[in-house]
Amino acid sequence: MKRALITGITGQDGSYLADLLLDKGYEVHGIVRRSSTFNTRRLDHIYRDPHDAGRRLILHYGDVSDASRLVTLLARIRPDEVYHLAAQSHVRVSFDEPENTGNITGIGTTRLLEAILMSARDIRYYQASSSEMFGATPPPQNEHTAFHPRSPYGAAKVYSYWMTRNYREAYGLFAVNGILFNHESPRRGETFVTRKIARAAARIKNGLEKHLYLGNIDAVRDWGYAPEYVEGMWRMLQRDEPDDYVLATGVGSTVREFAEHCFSHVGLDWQSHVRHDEAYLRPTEVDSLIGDASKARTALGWSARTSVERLAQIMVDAELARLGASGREPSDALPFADSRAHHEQTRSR
Ligand code: NDP
Ligand code: GDR
Repeated sequence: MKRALITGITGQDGSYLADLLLDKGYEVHGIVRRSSTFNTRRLDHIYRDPHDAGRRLILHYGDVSDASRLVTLLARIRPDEVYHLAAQSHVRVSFDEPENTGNITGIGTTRLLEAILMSARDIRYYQASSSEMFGATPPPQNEHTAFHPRSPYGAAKVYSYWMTRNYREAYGLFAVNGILFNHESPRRGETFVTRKIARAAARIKNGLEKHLYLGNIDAVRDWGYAPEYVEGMWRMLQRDEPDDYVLATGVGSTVREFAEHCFSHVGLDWQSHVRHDEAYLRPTEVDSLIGDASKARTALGWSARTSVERLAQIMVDAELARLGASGREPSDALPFADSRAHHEQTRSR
């Protein structure tokens, strides 16, 4: 049985990747941060009691800021494949917390790569690189496009990209960069724009809210469906040689168009509900990201299958289902949903 270790397993991609690898018969290990509230909600459907002898999902406390813990876990788990997804992944927040973003999203990668080298095992390594690395370089972007990051997050990802390449070239590690364009799903964090819009459309439809406040609605992104992208990650580690690949749909849409898709799906006019709030603007914006995934198509046989219109429908339908027949979510579903604390926490995102 193959053994995989996923950092960031509690996130959107980590949870879909765990689903995929369990389906493929892997034993899946995940690193989870200790938190005073449960942060494993996205794994509830696959979680099995530790006393269950047949379980193949095993969670370990750890943090990518803690090098000695990573060394211990690598030695104990002895994985065949490591998928490094853990990051401070929010671009707007990276302007508020540039040092922490560098420490987690950047240096965290080096800590993990060092732990892999110290384990002296033949491990295949996946690095969650990002289209944000291209930043100000105009589309279409592919594996040869110059990086020009526009945020502390983008800069930290460029550092991690080059550390991954360096460990491949210096030590012969099977290390790959997946340069993924935006991918979304009902499991997306609530402060990313697609989920924020889908959630608001459903709540406005049910009379729970009236308005949705957004920042730059002219930004163009290449939005795909997350479960398809984790399949691409796995395929990259099954090749004979390590290499770097872009995953994208090749279709760009504005935030405004995504809002139109979501609101029209529930029979509403987005313009009547969307308001501007400059708190959501970024000091430097990435205007347009549209990926060229032809290399992945040829080498991995991978291509995106879900259109942005369909993606918006999937996300809005999931929000409507969460609200349930009553049109109100169960009180324990989102502890902060209507509170001031939640508003404060998400105000600048
Ligand atoms: P999420 O924000 O949903 O998940 C991030 C994960 O990292 C969570 O499990 C989080 O834990 C964990 N994490 C954060 N800080 C630490 C830490 N200090 N130690 C250990 N774990 C930590 O991101 P996505 O799933 O969307 O993305 C996965 C990866 O892919 C990220 O690296 C992201 O930057 C990158 N990426 C994402 C794209 C996208 O469109 N989704 C596109 C390109 C790249 P917790 O749940 O406790 O917060
Ligand atoms: P992004 O995703 O920055 O592309 O990073 P996000 O959904 O946060 O923003 C997309 C675009 O929408 C604009 N925008 C808003 N964004 C948020 N979050 N909230 C708003 O209210 C809002 N209004 C407009 C943004 O300015 C931006 O142009 C995501 C993350 O998953 C990264 O980790 C990943 O690397 C990249 O995608 C690829």
